[in-house]
Formats: sequence, C-alpha cells, structure tokens
Amino acid sequence: MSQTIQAPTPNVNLRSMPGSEAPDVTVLVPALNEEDTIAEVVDRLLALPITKQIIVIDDGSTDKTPQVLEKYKDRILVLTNPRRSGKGAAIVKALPRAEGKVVIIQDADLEYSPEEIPKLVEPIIKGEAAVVYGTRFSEGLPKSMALANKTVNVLLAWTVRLAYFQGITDEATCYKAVRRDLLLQMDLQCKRFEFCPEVTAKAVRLGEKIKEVPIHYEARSKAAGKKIRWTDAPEAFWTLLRYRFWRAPEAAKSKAQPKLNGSQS
Ligand SMILES: Nc1nc2c(ncn2[C@@H]2O[C@H](COP(=O)(O)OP(=O)(O)OP(=O)(O)O)[C@@H](O)[C@H]2O)c(=O)[nH]1
Ligand SMILES: [Mg+2]
Repeated sequence: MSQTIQAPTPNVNLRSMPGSEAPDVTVLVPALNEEDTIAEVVDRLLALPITKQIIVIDDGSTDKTPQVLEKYKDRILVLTNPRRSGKGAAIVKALPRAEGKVVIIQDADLEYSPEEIPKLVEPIIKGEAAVVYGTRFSEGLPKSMALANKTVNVLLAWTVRLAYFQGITDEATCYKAVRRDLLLQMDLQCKRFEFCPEVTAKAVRLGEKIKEVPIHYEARSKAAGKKIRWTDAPEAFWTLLRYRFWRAPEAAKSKAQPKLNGSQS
C-alpha cells in the first residue's frame, strides 16, 4: 500500500471522446465508502500504460467517496446508485457501459495493486486465454489474510477443482479478467459477493479454461473497511454447486464469439 504513485496520464482512449478507438481494457471499480483509498486507486489506474476505460460504481456511499470522485469525472465514468445494491449488482449495472475488449475488476481498497493489471489482461488481448485470474496463493497463503478467510479461500479452490475439474488455486480473487463478450454472454444474476463464484462457474460451463497469474495481495481488516462477512461464504459455495449441478441456461449456448485477435472490435 505504500507504493509510489506515478503521475496520472490522460486517459486518451476513453471511448467517450468522439472518434477514439475502443480501449483494450475496461476496469470496473465497485466502491462503497472508500474515501481513504479511492483517489489513490483511480490515480494508479489512470497511470497504467494501457488503453483503458475506468468505470467506478459508487453505491450510495455515505462518506466522502462521491466528493472525491467528482474531480475525476472528466477522465473516468462514475455511475451512482442511490442506495447500496451489492458489489455484484454494481458490476452488472456497469457492464453495458463497458467498451474494453477485456473487463477486469479492481476493488477500491488497495488490497490489490493496479500495476498488476497489464500482466493479467495481456493473455486475453493476445488471444491466448479468455479468462485470467490473479492468484494470491502462488507462494503459499498471504500472512496478512485472516485465518477464516484463508480457510474459506482454500475450500473454495478445492470445490472448483473437485466439481469443475479446474486446477485453480484462488477462486475468490478480485482480479478476474474476462473477455467482454464472454462476460456478457454469462447473463450474470449476482447481487453481492457471489459475483466471483458465478463468473467461475459460468466460465467453465461455457468451456473456458481459467488461466492464473501470480499477484501480490495486502489484506485489510474489517476495521479498515472490509465489507465481506463470513455469511457470504455459504452463498459462494452454494453458487458454485448450483451452477454445477443445476443447468445454467447461458452455459448451453455455444461458444459462438470469436477470439479477440479475430474480428472482435
Ligand atoms: N458498489 C458497491 N461496492 C461494494 C459493495 N460492497 C462492497 N463493495 C466494494 O467491493 C470491493 C470489495 O469489498 P471488500 O469489503 O474489500 O471485500 P473483499 O473481501 O475484498 O471482497 P472480494 O474482492 O469480492 O473478495 C470494495 O471496493 C468495496 O468498496 C456494494 O454494496 N456496492
Ligand atoms: Mg477488498
């Protein structure tokens, strides 16, 4: 969290500018009461050396998050909900506005470092993968992560291995990069933190292999603003099992969409 912030560069490929081309990446930033970190998150995203569109979804924050976002409105898209609807619902709301070839989620709390985004989206832009997850567990369990979270994360990864035959190590990572057309094809129904297992389940059921890339992770505590609760864990397992053993209608569709380095724009 103490990384140097580079000077923001203009977001030259933001699609709102007439005549500009589609950005490579859309970064979706769900934010609920993140006044301490949202400015640094946006600054570091703006500084990334990739063509990107940044969409922040503020869900009726009652702290200074809306005021902080005000000064970025010429460079990013800010969507505002009058009241809290959940991380998943916020992402679903923003998806129709996403114009990047790849969509990635960036939490607004700096547990994840925005500078890692280029290496996560690269395999998708090159057409080598459609779904890339940043894994926090490539070198064991992060020391900063609470024991309960470690346990749930390990069990979630094992559920995916056993039920979906995908050898991933980190199912619940925030850093999920997905080709936009594939994400739209999933017709996501999530409201809260079950965004993660729904994407995992539907990606596999749509025939994709999830590629993992190692990332750094610095966990924050509940006192520092973490909103996810242990009560979100049963929902995550249930979502994985539901989409595995009860047929997801979207998963029946064929993989009709071309790869990025095909005709996709
Ligand atoms: N828009 C919106 N964002 C939310 C909501 N709840 C949480 N968030 C945001 O979602 C991100 C993740 O929330 P955290 O509380 O840090 O939970 P986490 O354990 O990091 O969750 P995951 O990233 O899903 O593993 C943060 O940027 C929050 O501000 C919500 O109801 N609406
Ligand atoms: Mg977080």
